[in-house]
Amino acid sequence: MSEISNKRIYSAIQPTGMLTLGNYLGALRRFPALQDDNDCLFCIANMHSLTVRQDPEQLRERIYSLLSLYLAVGLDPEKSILYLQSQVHEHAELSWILNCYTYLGELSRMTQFKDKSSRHADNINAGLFTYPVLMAADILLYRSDVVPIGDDQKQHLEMARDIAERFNKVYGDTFVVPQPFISRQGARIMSLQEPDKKMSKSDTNVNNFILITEPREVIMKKFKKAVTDSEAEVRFDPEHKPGVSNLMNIYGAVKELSSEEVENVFRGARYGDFKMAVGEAVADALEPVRERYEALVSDRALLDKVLKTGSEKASEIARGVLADVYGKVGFPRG
Ligand code: ATP
Ligand code: LTN
Repeated sequence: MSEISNKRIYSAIQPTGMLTLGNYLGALRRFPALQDDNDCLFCIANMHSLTVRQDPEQLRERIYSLLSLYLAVGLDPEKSILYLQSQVHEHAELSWILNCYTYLGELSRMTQFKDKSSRHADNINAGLFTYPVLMAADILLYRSDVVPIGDDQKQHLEMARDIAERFNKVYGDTFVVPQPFISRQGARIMSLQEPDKKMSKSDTNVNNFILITEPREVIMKKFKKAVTDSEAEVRFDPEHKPGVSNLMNIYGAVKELSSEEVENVFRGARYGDFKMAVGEAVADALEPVRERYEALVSDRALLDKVLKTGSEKASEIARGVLADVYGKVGFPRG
């Protein structure tokens, strides 16, 4: 039995680049265990991706690549609905309605908006600002109970809850108020070179992240270069030892050990050996995923079929919920 049962589970990932170890430990790795005892939808959030400029050909490829990763970690299209956001038009429609129940003040408090608008100062578009409303629409459109996400998405999830409650208060019970599902370990993997910021797939310095599909040699090289500190003690102290603590967190998440247990494993170890052990553990965990990914990614016929069936199943649910919302706000239903 998984930790959760008999719930509708919903999550999404943007196809903005090859996924990192952060995406894997914070989100992707946790999805498959949920699909046996729950009703799961896993979406490829390509509409969200347009908030930052994308090359069209590359975006198309990245959609296939993300779907292949969903399958490579063990998501089964017979058990879970795997689909592409833009193929279910109800997302855009509900998003518009929810925009009218969201305040500028709450949107401007979102740390991801502040962060992304400072990184993309030449393109602070309205989509980047209203991004959390589209995310709320994704979740609420399926009356989702539980949303597995990394720590950085907690604020957006809280906004989705607020929007749902606000709407329900005006129109009566319409949406399920969703719960976040954030793991204790691995929910916030930091950059290997700058451990005060999160590991992100859109980072320009490739030594900051580990990609899920990177070969062992590259993974080992990046861990070898990872920033530690001038002490010589493997001790968990995120404030004073962010580099070492991040590596401990990665090791603990991969091996399912607490930070105290990780401290015990590496008591008296030299930093060089510690970093190599973390690298090996990560490479061992990612290798089977990479092998399955490589076998899947060029099978376009299979991938297109999975998307087609997924979108049909998702649309069926979305259609019913949107009709209900239309009825509530005073629009004809169909
Ligand atoms: P981008 O860099 O393009 O903004 P991202 O790497 O932050 O993207 P998303 O597609 O936005 O990735 O996130 C997918 C999932 O991975 C989300 O649930 C998010 O919380 C989780 N996630 C992203 N980065 C990390 C991280 N460093 N540690 C743990 N979880 C993470
Ligand atoms: N904003 C999320 C991706 C995302 C999402 C969602 C996650 C879009 N829609 C719905 C959970 C539920 C991110 O990870 N940046």
